[in-house]
Amino acid sequence: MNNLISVSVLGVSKAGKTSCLVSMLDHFKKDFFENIDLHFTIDALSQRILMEQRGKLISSLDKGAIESTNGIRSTREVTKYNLKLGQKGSDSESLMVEFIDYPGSWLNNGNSADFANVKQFAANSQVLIIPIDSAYLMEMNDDTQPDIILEILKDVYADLSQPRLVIFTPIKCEKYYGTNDSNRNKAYHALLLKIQEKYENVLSFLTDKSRKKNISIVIIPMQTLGSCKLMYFSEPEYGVKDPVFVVTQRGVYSPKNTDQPFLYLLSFILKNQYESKNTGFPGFVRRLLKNHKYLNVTSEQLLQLCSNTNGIKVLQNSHITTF
Ligand SMILES: Nc1nc2c(ncn2[C@@H]2O[C@H](COP(=O)(O)OP(=O)(O)OP(=O)(O)O)[C@@H](O)[C@H]2O)c(=O)[nH]1
Ligand SMILES: [Mg+2]
Repeated sequence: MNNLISVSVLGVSKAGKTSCLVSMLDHFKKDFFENIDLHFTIDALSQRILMEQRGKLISSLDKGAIESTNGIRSTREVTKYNLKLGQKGSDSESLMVEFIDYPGSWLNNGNSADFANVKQFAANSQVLIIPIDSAYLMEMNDDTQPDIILEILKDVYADLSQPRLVIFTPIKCEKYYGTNDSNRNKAYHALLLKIQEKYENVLSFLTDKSRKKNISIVIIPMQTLGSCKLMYFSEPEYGVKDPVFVVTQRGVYSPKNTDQPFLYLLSFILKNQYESKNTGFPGFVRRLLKNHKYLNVTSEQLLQLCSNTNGIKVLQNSHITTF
């Protein structure tokens, strides 16, 4: 049985794909599943790359300002982080989950083979994580990411028959999200409105009644670093403007919400796996034997840890989710 499940990112260069994945996977520590009936292993190569990238991410807080030229570098090749999940104390089948990262330039460099690769990743992934550069979205008027994403989704989700989870993660959002004061709440509300406006066509496509039953959608704002604040946009001679952030607390790594995409997507994957193993006659037998029950139980346990506050918005539940 093929138990390989793919999760991939989808976004243009510098949207924050790598930062998003790395800060999320950083939660794969020993005590993460302490009270949950799941064990995990991460392969040695994935662990090494993850640690390297984590170091680079955090190093961007060493200086007074964060520009896209420090910290994490643009991804140059496909990078996969492989995890194995299973029931604690059991040697029954495990699930392999691969998290796929790739250069965001593949979305708009004009190379058809690169673009086809991106579509292939999106088509094969049960979960798509779409980082949104909040600073760019809010302060600039020429964000092309929504149109590119729509083009891809229209193709790969045209005849969708399997459940999918799409997570929008507004990042670089310190100016609009993060504390509880009422000005910040207003700013976050404005960011959500802007996402609805700019991603209107994407959201209408995903919530169309022909796809509704198969697609779950969640918005999860994330600060992959914390301790910084939007200052201005750089003025390069060529290329797009880049946000520059002032570091408010040097060396203080204080990410926010970075565990949440992970909790949502694992809960979804386990539920999906449970449902697909319980259909038809083989499923009936499995139910009698109580095989795979842990998939459902752990999915529910993870769901308890999913926050629906902290700016998180569930926009749509598919037939397998009850976020
Ligand atoms: N202010 C702020 N900056 C962030 C945050 N997360 C990432 N960044 C910055 O965003 C820039 C781009 O992040 P990446 O993760 O490299 O973006 P990417 O989408 O992987 O880019 P490619 O690999 O070129 O496709 C980096 O300079 C990061 O330091 C955040 O939460 N806040
Ligand atoms: Mg990258």
